[in-house]
Amino acid sequence: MLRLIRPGYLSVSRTPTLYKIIVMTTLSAPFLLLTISGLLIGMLTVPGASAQDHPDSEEIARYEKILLEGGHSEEFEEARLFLNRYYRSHVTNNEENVPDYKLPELLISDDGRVIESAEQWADLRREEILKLFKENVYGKVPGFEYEMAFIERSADRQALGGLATRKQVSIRFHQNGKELPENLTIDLLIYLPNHTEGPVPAMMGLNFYGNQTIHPDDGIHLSTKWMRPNEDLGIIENRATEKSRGYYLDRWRVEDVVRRGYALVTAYAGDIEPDDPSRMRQGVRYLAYGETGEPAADEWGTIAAWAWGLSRMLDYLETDDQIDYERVMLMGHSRLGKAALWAGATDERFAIVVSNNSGSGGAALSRRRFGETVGVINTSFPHWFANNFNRYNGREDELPLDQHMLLALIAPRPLYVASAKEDLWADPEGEFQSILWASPAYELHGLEGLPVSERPELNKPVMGSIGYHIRTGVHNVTAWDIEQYLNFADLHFN
Ligand code: GTR
Repeated sequence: MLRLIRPGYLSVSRTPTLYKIIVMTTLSAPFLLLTISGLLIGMLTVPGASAQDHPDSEEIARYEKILLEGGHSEEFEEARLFLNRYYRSHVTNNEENVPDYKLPELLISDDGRVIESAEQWADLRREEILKLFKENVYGKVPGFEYEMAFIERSADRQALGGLATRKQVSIRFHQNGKELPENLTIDLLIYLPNHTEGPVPAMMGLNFYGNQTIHPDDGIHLSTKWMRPNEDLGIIENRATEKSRGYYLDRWRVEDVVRRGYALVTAYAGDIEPDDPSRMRQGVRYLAYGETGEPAADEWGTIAAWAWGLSRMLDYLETDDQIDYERVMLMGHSRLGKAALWAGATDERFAIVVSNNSGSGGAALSRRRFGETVGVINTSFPHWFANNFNRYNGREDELPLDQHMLLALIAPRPLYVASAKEDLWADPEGEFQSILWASPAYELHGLEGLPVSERPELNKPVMGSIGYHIRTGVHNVTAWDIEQYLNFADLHFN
């Protein structure tokens, strides 16, 4: 059942067995899809692309092979930069350039069985899909021993003018009884509402530049960890300065969250692992690889490391009797939205998962190749995914999965996906198509899933077991976004 919703688009029936589709292109633009054997790819002829942007397939194959070998050699760096330029020159923001594609079946098992019940989903299909994502996209967490210590650093019952209690708790890691370097510490910042009795539900998420960025409250410890440079924010020589306090006030809306009866829990993502290809050993992957080991091609990248760290934060919450760890809404923006989705997929203790503008490698379908593609993301951020994900650079159709299957791993727990109209890099339409195709996993559980079959109007949230909105504006988290997530949490937690 295909329905035309606007020129160049088809909306698709959500009947679980009808997964055929997909999109039609009007083919008026200079659009050409070449299937080239070997390592090459569907190439879009983009106006303005130069001859250099079409290197021959042998050259690409040679560079791709180097990428797959991984490591930190100069050769690797040369291959990465070459391919990054190549894949970037083929990025499109034009719906007409979206190729035909066919999504892998969500509800058919590897051996061809149709999945018809929640039991079959839990016992069979969910595990298969999880394995596919571990091996091909985010990477497996290898086995290693570790112990944790939770240390309360401070507690102030009169924070935010008496509205909240501010607690700061450090998670310290030990291995074989030995305390590890100071940088292996996750510093949690927690605000608890003072007007309600605990245990309270919580909104939890990682932040980009330290806990001090979420509120000007000068009781928040200023992060001393390595950070990506950002002068506007006051990150100077890779360290946070006082200027960064409260910079992201509007992304977190601490007072709003607390007033509505939720705790807010956050930590700097770089406490778990710095967002930098050369700094794996300053983060939790050190626990697995020590001073010299390297991840295998199917082992975790930084996104999976962040997700692992989120689970450790939840381990702490299990011990905090002021917070109801069974009512934690995990929220992540952008790269940290990808991490939130993967954490929600791998750890079913997260009760609600919210993806804010997570885009490529997050909520958006890879096969649409709209905005940031697999080739672009892998060559821009070589540390984010398992090295195996490089196999699909420019070859999205060969992926044994697509991101709707990641979203389905959250089922039957409530999931909210949010896009922004101008955030084309994250492919808003691809995010919507993705939840549409994830919805059958919810319906299998007797739930409504996504309550609409067509993309709702701008700034008009819809909320079933899956929530969705596309708002006006750019790539960001706004006060309005947070308000919708809290409404969604109220709906499911109360
Ligand atoms: C971009 C990246 C996106 C998204 C974004 C962000 O540079 O291409 O995938 O993660 O950063 O995290 O803000």
